[in-house]
Amino acid sequence: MEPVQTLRIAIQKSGRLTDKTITLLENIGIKFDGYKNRLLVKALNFDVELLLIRDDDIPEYVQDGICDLGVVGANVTLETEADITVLQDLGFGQCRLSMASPVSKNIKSSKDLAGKRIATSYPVLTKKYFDSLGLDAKIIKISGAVEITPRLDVADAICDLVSTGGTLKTNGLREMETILKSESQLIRTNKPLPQHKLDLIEKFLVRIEGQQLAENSRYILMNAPKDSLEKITDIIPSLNSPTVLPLANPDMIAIHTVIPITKFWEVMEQLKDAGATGIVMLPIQNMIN
Ligand code: PRT
Ligand code: ZN
Repeated sequence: MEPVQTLRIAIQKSGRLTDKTITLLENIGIKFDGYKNRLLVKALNFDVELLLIRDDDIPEYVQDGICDLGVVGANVTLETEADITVLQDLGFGQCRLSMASPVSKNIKSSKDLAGKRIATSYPVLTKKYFDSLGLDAKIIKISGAVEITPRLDVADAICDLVSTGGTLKTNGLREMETILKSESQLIRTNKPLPQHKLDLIEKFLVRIEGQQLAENSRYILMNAPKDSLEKITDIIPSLNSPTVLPLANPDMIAIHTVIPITKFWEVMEQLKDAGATGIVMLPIQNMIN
């Protein structure tokens, strides 16, 4: 019989994604006993281990089957053109890859950049973008501090990751076009996996879904006159029927339900108008539909 192999997950060793990735794994019930300054960390309660490496190496490690899963930004996976499958967007590490040019120059869009020098850490994605415009540009690969290259006259424009836009502004650059929107993703190898690994991955996906559902939902409780129940039920944007409980006052009831966070204020106001009082909202730790 084949020995049972441990499911190996590649995560960023030390950077913007590290803490959030560990939190995600802990939230889905995988426990670790310290991961700082370690390369390989075994989970305490699952047949899972983490390989902590630079984010740039994650897609290829997953492609080659050295790791079964990886957590990495879509920007990195697409730049490396790795042959992997994206299992799930993870809702953190959001950023965009954008073209930017010096405010002092008369470059309003990438169409003004034919034949010019573009500095970037993302030469593959940048080249694809210029190809899609039918333009030729000289793409210069820089591994860090891309934002200072126009000032050093190394480049005429840049293509770089942006989140708040503060770095561009500080460096006298104007964001022109976004060429990619990115967030961190759970990726899996396309190499065949044994059934016990597939079962574990399936289990984790259900848990991640539950976690994301919980994060995007709120539990709300309120009191209301008994005769307003129908009106209130119509307002609640939930597929599930609300919980209705009697109160000491026979004319009043308590109503409990779960709503999407995006509808919170709209629903609160309507509930109040329909006669609800003492509306309380609570975060949800986890939920499975
Ligand atoms: O050492 P290693 O190679 O693992 O790490 P790294 O230095 O390559 O990556 P790291 O930790 O900086 O980022 C990891 C991932 O976080 C990226 O691949 C993205 O998927 C994601 N991410 C999200 C970001 C940003 N937001 C971000 N703002 N990555 C980088 N930045 C940088 C950007 O390059 C620019 O220098 O932040 C600056 C811009 O930020 P704002 O807020 O000023 O616009
Ligand atoms: Zn990196």
